[in-house]
Amino acid sequence: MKIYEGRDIRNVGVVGHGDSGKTSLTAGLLYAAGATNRLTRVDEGNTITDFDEEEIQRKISISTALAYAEWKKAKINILDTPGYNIFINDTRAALAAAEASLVVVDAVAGVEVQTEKVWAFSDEFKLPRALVINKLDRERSSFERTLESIRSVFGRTAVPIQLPWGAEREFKGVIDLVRMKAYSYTPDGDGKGKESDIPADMADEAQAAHEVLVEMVAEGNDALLEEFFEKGTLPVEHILDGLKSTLRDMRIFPVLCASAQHNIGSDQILNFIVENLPSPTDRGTVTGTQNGKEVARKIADSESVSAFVFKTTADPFAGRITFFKVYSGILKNDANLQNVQRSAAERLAHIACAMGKTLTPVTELHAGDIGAVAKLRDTLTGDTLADKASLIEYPAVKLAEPSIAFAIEAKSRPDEDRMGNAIHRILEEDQSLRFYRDPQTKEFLLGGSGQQHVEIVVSRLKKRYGVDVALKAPKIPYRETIRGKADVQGRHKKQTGGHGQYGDCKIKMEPLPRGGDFEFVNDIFGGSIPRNFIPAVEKGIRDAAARGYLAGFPVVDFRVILYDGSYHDVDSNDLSFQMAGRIAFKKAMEVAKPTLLEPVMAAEITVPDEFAGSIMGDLNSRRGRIQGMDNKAGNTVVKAEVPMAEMLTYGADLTSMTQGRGSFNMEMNHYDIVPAQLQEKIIEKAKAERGEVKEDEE
Ligand SMILES: Nc1nc2c(ncn2[C@@H]2O[C@H](COP(=O)(O)OP(=O)(O)OP(=O)(O)O)[C@@H](O)[C@H]2O)c(=O)[nH]1
Ligand SMILES: [Mg+2]
Repeated sequence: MKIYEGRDIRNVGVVGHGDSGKTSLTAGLLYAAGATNRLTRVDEGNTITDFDEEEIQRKISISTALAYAEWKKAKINILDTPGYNIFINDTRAALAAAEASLVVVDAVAGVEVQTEKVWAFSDEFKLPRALVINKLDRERSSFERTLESIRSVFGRTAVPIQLPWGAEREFKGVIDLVRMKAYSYTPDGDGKGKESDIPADMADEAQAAHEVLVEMVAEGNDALLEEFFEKGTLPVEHILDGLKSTLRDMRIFPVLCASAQHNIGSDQILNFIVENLPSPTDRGTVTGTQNGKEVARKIADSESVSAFVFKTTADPFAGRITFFKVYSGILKNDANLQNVQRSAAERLAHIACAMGKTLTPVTELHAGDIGAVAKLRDTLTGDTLADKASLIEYPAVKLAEPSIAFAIEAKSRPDEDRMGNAIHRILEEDQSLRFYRDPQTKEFLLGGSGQQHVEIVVSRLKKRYGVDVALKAPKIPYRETIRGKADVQGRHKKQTGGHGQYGDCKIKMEPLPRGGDFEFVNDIFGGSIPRNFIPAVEKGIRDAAARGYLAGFPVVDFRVILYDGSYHDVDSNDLSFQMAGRIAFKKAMEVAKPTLLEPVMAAEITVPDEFAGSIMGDLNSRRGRIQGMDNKAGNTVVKAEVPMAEMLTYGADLTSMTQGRGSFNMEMNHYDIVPAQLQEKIIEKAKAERGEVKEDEE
């Protein structure tokens, strides 16, 4: 395979709301560039970037896939990312490897919840970006309405550089507002347009849009502005120069047009990517840490080699595949690099470029390029691989914690034996999952971003690893806290012949604000407890807090001040003081007005206007608090905060309330006190589930 230098590479994240057409657009671009020999389709399950069996079956992207194409001598690396809220973590992690994003917007729906999310991710990674209004062939699609929706959310700096030629079923091509030419396409063809003059009936509209664009790209550039006012327009080269620089400074967000389904507009999008989007070397430097100090490393071949791992997949046959971006230097096949975080040596045998699931070997990769390699031993997502002579560490992308957890149970003994191992492999590729054991119920819990997320893991366990597990009801991650203060003594004393046990502590306990977690203050003066036993008291309290007081949920948001105690020269030891800490904790909880906390979700529900009333009523009955309401193109968007416990089956309920026309999105927002009348029930239930584990102490 050909070798490309950084300046000839474009790393583009294709992002957008679920179903907006990212994978279809990727398929169109790949075909137009000759990287595939036909137009592949999500609905036929044959696209390059939705290759996973779960993706094919569900017709959605679950994790980011890579593909590349050559266009005008440049190599375009495409990151086709997922758009559904429960997989959006993966999108964020992948954008670490991009220099620019293409934000795909559905021309019927306009800007949606996840469109705003990916926009924010692009901000976070400082990615210049363009928008592609897709599905312009669809009935009830509208370029104008979608553009308005884009501008009302993202501002007037979103500016068309194309207009659609025709609409809905008659959508046949695009008008290029830079060169002032029209391009028409054969539907479902090779994605290459036929150039012609702008049709007469569109001339005025195109001219007006051209002027708006030219004015925007000249803004802030005195020489260009002057030229523009003098001549009333600008030569194409100058428009392009202005466009490039305003785009990179994020002063302008160009808007393009497409029908991915019918492969209309693809070659113009490829041209746009190569002509206007920045290359990795344009980006200049990347920040990392070296010996604890922040340093900027030049994205250049002349530097020593370093690469950042942004993705890992675990295939039961091919094994682990590590996807990385070369940040500096030239990475040669067979290189020996150091995993900086894990202080482990790795040999990168058979480096490759990924075309979906296919890895094409390559002899070297230059600074800025994206590659893949199989069978690294110790490397996981977020790690840095670097030349031993010049170690550098790049920051990992921290993902949101899971918002829901299910208990899972192996269906048979052999399944149980293999379950842990298989889940750990799956966890390697998806760092937004959590797998742990409830210390009291001994149940295995699997946490993810939503029910479907967890279900996919279950399905993968079966299909990939032949492990059969059942999902039990979701566990609401309740917590406990206190509302009052306490001042108590915890004393542990045992004298059963021989060596005794003795530990004694006095503590004060008080609430912290929400999110305050746990604070331990050592206020011992004069050695009433020897210094070396103080960590034991803290540990005793921490352990007890983790096991809960009311119903076995972790106790949070409180401070403990250890201010006095006593010890015994012979009988005192670590264990005795841990015990004393636990006893003190329990006594303190008794008086400190313990209470339950529940997770509250921030939900955004979109329904056709006629359902708005009944949706709000329903939210009220779910103890929801309406935060706001918005109108978007015949739809009402309701924002509300609702306890997670009331939303477990919301997906199905919403579908039946709206005949399938509503959609929603929610994420964990904060913890709040459970109303008193509900606490009792939750505590009863939790105790029953845990079989009231009694502890023997004192
Ligand atoms: N009519 C029409 N349908 C389209 C177009 N682009 C995509 N679709 C259809 O929309 C559906 C979703 O397309 P995808 O390409 O999977 O969308 P996506 O954005 O990749 O979806 P996720 O990855 O799951 O977020 C499929 O049924 C496509 O056939 C288009 O331009 N016009
Ligand atoms: Mg997709």
